[in-house]
Amino acid sequence: MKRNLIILTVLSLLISIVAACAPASEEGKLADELHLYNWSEYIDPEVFTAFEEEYGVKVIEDTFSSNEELLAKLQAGAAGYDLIVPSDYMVEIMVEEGLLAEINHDNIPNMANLSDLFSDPPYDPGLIHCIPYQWGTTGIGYNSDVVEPDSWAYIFDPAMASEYSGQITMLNDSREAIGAALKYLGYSLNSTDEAQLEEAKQLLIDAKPYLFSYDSDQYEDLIASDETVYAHGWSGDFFAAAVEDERIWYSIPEEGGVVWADNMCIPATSKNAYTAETFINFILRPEVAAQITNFTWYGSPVEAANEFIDPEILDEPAIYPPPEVMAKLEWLKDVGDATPIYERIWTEVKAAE
Ligand code: N2P
Repeated sequence: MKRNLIILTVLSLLISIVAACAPASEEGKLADELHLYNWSEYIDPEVFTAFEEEYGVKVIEDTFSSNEELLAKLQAGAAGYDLIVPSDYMVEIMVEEGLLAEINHDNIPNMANLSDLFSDPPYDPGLIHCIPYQWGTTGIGYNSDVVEPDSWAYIFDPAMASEYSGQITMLNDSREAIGAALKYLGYSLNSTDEAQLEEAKQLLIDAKPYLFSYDSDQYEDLIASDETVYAHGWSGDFFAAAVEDERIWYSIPEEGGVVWADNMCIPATSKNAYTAETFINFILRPEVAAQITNFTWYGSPVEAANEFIDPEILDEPAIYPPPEVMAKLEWLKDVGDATPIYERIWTEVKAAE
């Protein structure tokens, strides 16, 4: 009797171990839906239609405005997403926190189309957790009929910013906003020096009266509707807006700015990893990658896409910056133990009058 009980217990234990180890979704079987959590206006919606027509999988997109918002959502236990698009430094943080699944490269043969520059990034060596999606820079976009800002002074020097008071926006993004202030001060945008960070905080607080808002989703539309004249923002959004409104343009301030890469990653909680990998493989087709870049005006890490990308985009130095401009740009990195300082500063900036 006792022996039977032991056998039974061992058996049920084995069954639960096997169940826990088994992949949640059957390998090789596509789900009906793929839930994508993405930045706003970051993909041509026709890509979803084409994927659905070919694979019968409906892509359902939800959007976020910053890496920190995305992280907070996952940390709070959001389990509905199959594919997310964090930037470089956030990939590092998410890997460390165990929030990402490892990618099965066997399901993504189109990885061969990636440029060498993106096939072994420092934030995810060997592309174990994520596949690069698009890349770009952070600078200032503007209405060129009014002004052509070429320096962060247009935001942080009161003598210059006051001239456009109430017509300026900054990204609603802690690392980007603090980073711009650090760059203006001549510091690294990955500074962990508390005194430098306090200086950056004061600069942001002093600039606040001249801002229309902190915004990461509509800043280019605000320029087009003449509510603002320039905006701290991401390169492609301005160029994409310029297709409709040719007054709009973008430049990288002379002090330098951020170069970043966003990545397709599968949350550890996704039950549809195979479907997500099938979608990633689709995105890495040269024609599809080019279709996305031709829509978003952000650089593609898919080298094989270049022949299908609009030459106006490929030849634009503010999209594919020449080496001397690249040299002035910095990648955001995980600031580790200094993260709480950044969080506190950002809270204080947002709360300031
Ligand atoms: C597109 C947002 C670009 C993503 N609207 C910046 N990492």
